[in-house]
Amino acid sequence: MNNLKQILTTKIPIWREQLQKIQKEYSDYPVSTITVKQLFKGLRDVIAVVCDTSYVDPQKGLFIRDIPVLKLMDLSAEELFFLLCSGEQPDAQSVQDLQMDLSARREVPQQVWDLLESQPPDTHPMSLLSMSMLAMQRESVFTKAYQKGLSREQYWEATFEDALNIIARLPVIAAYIYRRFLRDEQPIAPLAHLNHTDNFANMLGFPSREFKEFLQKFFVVHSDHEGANASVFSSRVVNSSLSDLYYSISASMNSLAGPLHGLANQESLKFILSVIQEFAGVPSEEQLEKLLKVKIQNGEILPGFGHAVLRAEDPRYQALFEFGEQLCPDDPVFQVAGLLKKLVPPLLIEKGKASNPYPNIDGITGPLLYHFGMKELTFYTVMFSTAQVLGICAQLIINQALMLPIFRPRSIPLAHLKELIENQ
Ligand code: NMX
Ligand code: MLT
Repeated sequence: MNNLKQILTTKIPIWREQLQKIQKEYSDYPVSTITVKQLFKGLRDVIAVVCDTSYVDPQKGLFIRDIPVLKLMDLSAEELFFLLCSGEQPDAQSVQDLQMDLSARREVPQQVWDLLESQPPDTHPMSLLSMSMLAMQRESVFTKAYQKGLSREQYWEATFEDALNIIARLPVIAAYIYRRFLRDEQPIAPLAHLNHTDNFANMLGFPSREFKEFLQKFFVVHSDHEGANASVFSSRVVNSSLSDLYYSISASMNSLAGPLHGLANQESLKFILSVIQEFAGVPSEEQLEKLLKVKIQNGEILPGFGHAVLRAEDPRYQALFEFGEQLCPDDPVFQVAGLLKKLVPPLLIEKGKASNPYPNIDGITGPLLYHFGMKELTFYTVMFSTAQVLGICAQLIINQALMLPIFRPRSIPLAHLKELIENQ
């Protein structure tokens, strides 16, 4: 048993007891109300789930286990997953154990390669990634154990096994998709002595020290962002019916693939490249402002700006923007990103619609990936998903440990809503 599992085994009974106590003492205590506006606005600000792995403060941004993300920027993926799951920072031995455990689980079943090879070459990489999850579902430790008869107290342990298998294999699959489908190159096998993100960098074919440093930070910023963003919430709903992690994480990918969510990194860079093409280089502030005004006037979405929770500039954006200032200040793509960061917020404020006019994380990852030579934009959301799976797995292990029930809120016909309002 690795040390993370041992710690969870000790902590889970305490978490269960805390939950039972709160439920017993405060079961009728209201934590959120919902207005008609919120009902039609994606349940914005309604507290819908409890999530201990991370919290997003609208002004200060992401906290992972109560620690501001900017203080965690140097954590490895192994350290991060340990922290997300347990709330504790691991010692060196625990990190090594986890790295070795993941290394031993990297072998991807043949049916995944067969399925991928049978897809048309223009299939979106996010579809390929999601299909790969479903192709592995038949191997779910949770589902096999459940079919044999598993007590509720043991759900988390089987979920933990699925989580480690998925976390270990996902970079191998993602790198295969990248090299085979987008570069028409031979896949690169994982190496047992490398850590999670260094291995991923190698398998992608980007072994430089700078890229490895970037990827490690990329994993930190994308690892977790509360329990109710669209993709994570999707996975929680699917998992609540005891569909295993393969089904649940496929669901998260299907949600992340939308342009208002994770696909915004692809769309944001597409926009930057179109600007460079239109002006045959980096435009002047006046030129770009004029273009932006037209777009905003036309009601077009500016990808890489805005957020459903944040009301200030995302610290994750700031961290990677500063990284870019050191890495590639003269890169035209990075320069346009910098111009957008300066010009868009006042224009969105002037328009008066967006609740958050500031750049979000998806407005900066694309320019950096592009600078490193990853020019295949459709792959960017796969990068996001491969990092985000750390937080999703941690959340779903905890949810199963807490033995949470199936999601089943209510819906209401419009006429009933009208009646409800009129009778108040
Ligand atoms: N460009 C243009 N208009 C915008 C933008 C933007 N970037 N952001 C918000 N608005 C508009 C929005 O479309 C809405 O218009 P309408 O009233 O006509 O429907 C209005 O402003 C109010 O929306 P908000 O309350 O500010 O945003 P909401 O919470 O509904 O949605 C996002 C949040 C992130 C979906 C939204 O800001 C957006 O579409 N941004 C661009 C896409 C993007 O970058 N997504 C990535 C988010 C981060 N991620 O990693 O997932
Ligand atoms: C995320 O990292 O998932 C995004 O910022 C979206 C969100 O939190 O709503």
